[in-house]
Amino acid sequence: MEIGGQERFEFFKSDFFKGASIIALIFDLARPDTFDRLEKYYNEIRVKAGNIPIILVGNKKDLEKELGILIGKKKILDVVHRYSLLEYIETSALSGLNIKKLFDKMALLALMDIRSPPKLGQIIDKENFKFKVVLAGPAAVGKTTILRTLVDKEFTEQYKLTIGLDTTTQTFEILDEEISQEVKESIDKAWNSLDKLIKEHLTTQMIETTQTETVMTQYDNTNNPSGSSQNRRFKSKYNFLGLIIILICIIIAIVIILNSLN
Ligand SMILES: Nc1nc2c(ncn2[C@@H]2O[C@H](COP(=O)(O)OP(=O)(O)OP(=O)(O)O)[C@@H](O)[C@H]2O)c(=O)[nH]1
Ligand SMILES: [Mg+2]
Repeated sequence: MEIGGQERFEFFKSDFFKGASIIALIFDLARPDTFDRLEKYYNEIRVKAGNIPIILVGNKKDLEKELGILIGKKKILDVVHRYSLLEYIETSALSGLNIKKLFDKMALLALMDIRSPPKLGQIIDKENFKFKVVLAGPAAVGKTTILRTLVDKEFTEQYKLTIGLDTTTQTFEILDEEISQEVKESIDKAWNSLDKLIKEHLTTQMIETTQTETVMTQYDNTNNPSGSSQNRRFKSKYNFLGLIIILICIIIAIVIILNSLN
């Protein structure tokens, strides 16, 4: 998911970070003002999404060829340390540089951050996981274009600002050897806690059902002691009524037959 960076659409953003596993905070390497505005975005993320892992992305690397380096590496790495960001990566949606790598990294980092119990819907089965990833940052840094380059494998030069958000789903394969033993253990732990949670939920449901049945039985026996005999009386009353109806039908049939014989 990526969210529009236009600050005039601020009111849209309240729930965008809900359930997110990782955030890519993006700035434009060719526009230092977008880098200077990162603090505002960082603070907003911390308020709305707590201690969520963040990866810093400097996009439009291709423009450095003609414009030169406008934001020094030291300045960027200072921000990475100051905000305890997980990583810094430079991309170009135009050339495709590091786009796939960025999402592979995010998938792996999200997997490394899996908790016990996991977030709702995060674990599909022991080998398939679903993570919500958010691309955030100032306007026109390339959030939509990065997503389009990843999904459609094509670059769009035309700028169309995102109002609110844009979402897409992509599948990434992480090789077994890329996952450390430690991460495998935390996946197992998360899976087991989920298993336990499901079992607990089922047991609670079963107990609730049994209790409901018990209450009903008790209600019959205690609150209405004559209830069962009353039921029986009702039943025999209905049987008796049925018998009378059948008898009436037989009598009518005999009368009709006798009439037709005459
Ligand atoms: N040269 C170059 N241009 C890029 C790159 N990525 C995006 N652009 C251009 O930058 C402009 C803005 O890109 P968008 O992807 O629409 O920006 P955004 O971050 O989604 O902007 P908002 O939706 O307003 O928040 C477009 O004209 C893109 O073509 C890049 O890597 N290199
Ligand atoms: Mg956009």
